[in-house]
Amino acid sequence: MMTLTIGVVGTGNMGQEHIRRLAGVPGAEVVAVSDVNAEQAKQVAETVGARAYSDGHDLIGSDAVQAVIIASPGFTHEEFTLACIAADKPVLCEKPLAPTVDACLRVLGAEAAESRRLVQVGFMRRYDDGFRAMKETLDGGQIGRALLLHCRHRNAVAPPGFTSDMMITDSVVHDIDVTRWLLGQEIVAATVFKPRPSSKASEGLLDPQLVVLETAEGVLVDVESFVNCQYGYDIRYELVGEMGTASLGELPGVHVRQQGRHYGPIPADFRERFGGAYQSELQEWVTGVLRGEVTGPSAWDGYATTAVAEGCVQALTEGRRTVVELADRPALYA
Ligand code: ISE
Repeated sequence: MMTLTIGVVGTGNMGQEHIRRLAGVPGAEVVAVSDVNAEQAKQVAETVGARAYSDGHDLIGSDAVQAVIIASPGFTHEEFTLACIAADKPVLCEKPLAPTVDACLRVLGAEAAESRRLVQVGFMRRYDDGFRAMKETLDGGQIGRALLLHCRHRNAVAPPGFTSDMMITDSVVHDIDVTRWLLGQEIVAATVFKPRPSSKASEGLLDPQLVVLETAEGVLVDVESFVNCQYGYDIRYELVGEMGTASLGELPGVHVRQQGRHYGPIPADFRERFGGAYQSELQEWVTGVLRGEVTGPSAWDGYATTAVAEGCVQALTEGRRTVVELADRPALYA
């Protein structure tokens, strides 16, 4: 089997998890890791016999590295993705592609100039069996045209320093991407409603939030983002069509009825809930790159999601409906 030599930029939690998962991906070999925390990079490198760098640009420039995974903080994604494009190396960039629309447009421009796809963005829900089955159901016509999509995106406890804006830019971005992918439509407007905050939320954190998205063909999507729900990591979707519904997440895992009680598991966090999706995402990315193809979520998807997220943050801040207007879609992403 052919081998793809991979460099991983960022050896924090996500980087380490990707490295662990790549050990189970046939054809993948991690040959280099980088982090500004040089000691951490060295320790992680030793676990897989890879070379350690303190600068991601040196890793990207290494002839030993054929493809790159970016798992460093979001504000570094633009520079490292641009460096991969300049080096003509396929890159899987963790979400977001970049935190701002302007930065995303710079990446789009660089990739479009190459006239071939090199960039994939880490929207792993598209690789989840449940979400894929929901899309197959809709595309198969069993429930007719979509009318409404109800999304529940709940985390047990928010990490320290989590802000009201991050509830959108770090969490709801996944629901934005799923909406675009599932419905095959762009999002054209956003409104954010703010119920009274939970007493479990940190001071000043507007948690929960209810985000209402409008699609180009008139579907309404409501996303409840609740990052301090206390009881677990709970992702539930109900797609409402003209002739039926499709839902996921209501009863994850095995449920037990015993002695007058009914109980079942709730995942602790997104790593547990989407472990299989991350594995499939990596496997399909490696297989595709070895075939000379990058077929997952594109830089356009990354740009459009960041643009919608910016619109949601504006709606949150200004307390009113915000129209989202996208740039013209380059032919590369048709
Ligand atoms: C986290 O960063 C993720 O990407 C998870 O998928 C999401 O569910 C969570 O809310 C984010 O904080």
